[in-house]
Amino acid sequence: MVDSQPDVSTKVDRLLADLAALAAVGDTGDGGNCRLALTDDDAGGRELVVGWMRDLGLDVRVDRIGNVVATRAGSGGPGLEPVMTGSHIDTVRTGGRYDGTLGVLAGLEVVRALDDAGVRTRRPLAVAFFTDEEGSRFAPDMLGSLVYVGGMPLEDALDLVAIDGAVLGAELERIGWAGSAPVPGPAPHAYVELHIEQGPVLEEEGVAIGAVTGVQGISWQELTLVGQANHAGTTPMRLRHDAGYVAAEVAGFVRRLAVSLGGHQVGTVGRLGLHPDLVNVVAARAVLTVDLRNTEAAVLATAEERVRSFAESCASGEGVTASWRTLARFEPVAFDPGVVDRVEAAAVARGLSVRRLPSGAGHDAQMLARVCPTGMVFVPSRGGVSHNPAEYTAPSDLAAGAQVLADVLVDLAA
Ligand code: HGY
Ligand code: MN
Ligand code: MN
Repeated sequence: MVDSQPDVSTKVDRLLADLAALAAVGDTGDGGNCRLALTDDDAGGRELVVGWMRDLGLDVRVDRIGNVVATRAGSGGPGLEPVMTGSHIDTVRTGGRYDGTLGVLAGLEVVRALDDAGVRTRRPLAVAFFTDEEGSRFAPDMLGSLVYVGGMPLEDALDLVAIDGAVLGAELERIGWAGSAPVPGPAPHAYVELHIEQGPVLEEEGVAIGAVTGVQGISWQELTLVGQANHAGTTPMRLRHDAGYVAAEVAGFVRRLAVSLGGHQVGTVGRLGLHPDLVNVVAARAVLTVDLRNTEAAVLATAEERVRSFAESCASGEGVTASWRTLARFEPVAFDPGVVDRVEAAAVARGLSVRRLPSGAGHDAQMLARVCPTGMVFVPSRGGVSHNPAEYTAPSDLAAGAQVLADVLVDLAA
């Protein structure tokens, strides 16, 4: 930390209390959370967090896609872009209590720490949460921050259809979170996001802080296979057009391909639905999703091509048609070297072990990186588990992450 900087000390007990209070909204009863984007539970989380923002005297703006930016004034007069931090408070269906929420609530803790220290940073400090970061109800992921940075027109975002058939714009209106602030939003001076690693690296190496170098490429494809419903008992194998069989072959291929490519390559078939989904009917239709990711853009493109050609040759051999829909496609993103350096230096200054690593998960930071110098701070995930109610990060690790975040934000806002 730069010596001339005031010592702004975050307090982990307040952060833990906020995390627990937010975890009570959309509580799944097993230690986890379900606040799928733009559901009533998401709305409940929004109400709670915006209430805390207002209690802290922040200027709260809600934009037309429902992103919330709460700003603490700086001393440097009008026209100075804020330093921004934040993340998301929507969750997957089997969410834990730290994914996303840590970044937003640690931002509020930095505000409290500044108030405690009587410090007014030169630049304003903004704490944001972005709509539908998870993308699991309405694809793509990082939807709100993508619209915020001008990566998707508002109208296209409002027309998105959820896996349950809801239309994004209508849901936003229904829950009362269609704001008036325009999108794209104003580019911050810099953006730094605190997030759990959600993977095993920091814990396996006994490292406290991750200075995140960037985010790997993400490819989400939806594959629809159409065969022919038929009687499971009377239809000879040679006469079948079994969409369920092709779906299962594709799922197996995705797994084998990811393992064979090695490196950071991962592949997941997370959704798989059959129709008519009955024990004694050959599946007429299968709809599945293929999530492929890699830090290497070229290898990711190869993986996509290999999956597509396998699926199509398997489908045609079975007399099944295959059609694709892209749900999300983001190239790998490199964070700003200066911000990565600041994260690393802040950890060292606090006597914390730190290492650089890419993010396996997508984050709002990868969108803000399009418009301003951006970086992330990671803290360890126990067992590398996330998107699971057992998601856990120890209070000492949360405290370290929040303090490093505070130091970097104060440094950037000076
Ligand atoms: O899918 C992701 O990486 C993030 O959780 N949205
Ligand atoms: Mn997240
Ligand atoms: Mn997530």
